[in-house]
Amino acid sequence: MIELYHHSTSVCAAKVRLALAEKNLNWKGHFVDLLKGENFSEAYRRINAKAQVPTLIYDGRTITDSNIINEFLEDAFPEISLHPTDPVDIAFMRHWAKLLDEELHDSASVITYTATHRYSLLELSKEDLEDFFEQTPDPVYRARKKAWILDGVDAPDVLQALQRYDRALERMEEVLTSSKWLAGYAYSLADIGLTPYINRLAMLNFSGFWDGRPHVADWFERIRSRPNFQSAVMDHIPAELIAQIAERGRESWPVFRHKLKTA
Ligand SMILES: N[C@@H](CCC(=O)N[C@@H](CS)C(=O)NCC(=O)O)C(=O)O
Repeated sequence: MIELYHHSTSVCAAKVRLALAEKNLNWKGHFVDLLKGENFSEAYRRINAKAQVPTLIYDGRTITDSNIINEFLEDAFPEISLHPTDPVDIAFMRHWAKLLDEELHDSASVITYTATHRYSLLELSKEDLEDFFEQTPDPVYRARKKAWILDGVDAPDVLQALQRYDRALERMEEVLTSSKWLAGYAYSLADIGLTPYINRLAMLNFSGFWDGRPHVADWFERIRSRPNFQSAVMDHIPAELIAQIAERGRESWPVFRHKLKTA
């Protein structure tokens, strides 16, 4: 039996839900509300020491980290394969996973907090906001999060996050100019991995990132029209949250774009 601890807007949880859906696997979900700090409970930390989602439990054994979870799903359930067959394409697929782990995931957090989540958190009382900060176990991450929420677009790592996204999209455009999918001729874990990160930009109305990048725009349209995109990614996000992200993102985009263009 597969159990998944996940959250509605979490990009890494969406990546795993998408792989489960593409592989046609049944799973039992446990919703962990990150915006209420449920990931910091003692019970949850016992299965995920970093207090993050997603966590997958397979026959009682715990697997964390979305890219590792998706590789596990491929190994355990290869019948519907999401791996390319060519070894070079497999290497390219792993490079995309590395880019997500090393750069894009962090950039998505920076952009999401500074463009939208901060406004909900700033509505908390001073004490509750302080409690929210204190719950983040890692002191460096805690200080960064604090700056995202208090300083927004002026937080020190916003520019780097925008530039990393911009470079990733440039790389996607290059690859997609000569290849239908990100790691070869077939849809793979590489496309699944990038989907929630590009969708985050789309949800924020930051699609100006792919102006002049027609192959990325086309890729995203093909991604969006796959039946599992709606059920595994969007249907988990409450309509009010989608509307809130869209509205705050629309307001933020001119400032973020200016920061990127004038750097
Ligand atoms: N390397 C992990 C990263 C997990 C992660 O950062 N999850 C975020 C949501 S996308 C989270 O749970 N954040 C909680 C927090 O930062 O307090 C993975 O790929 O699963």
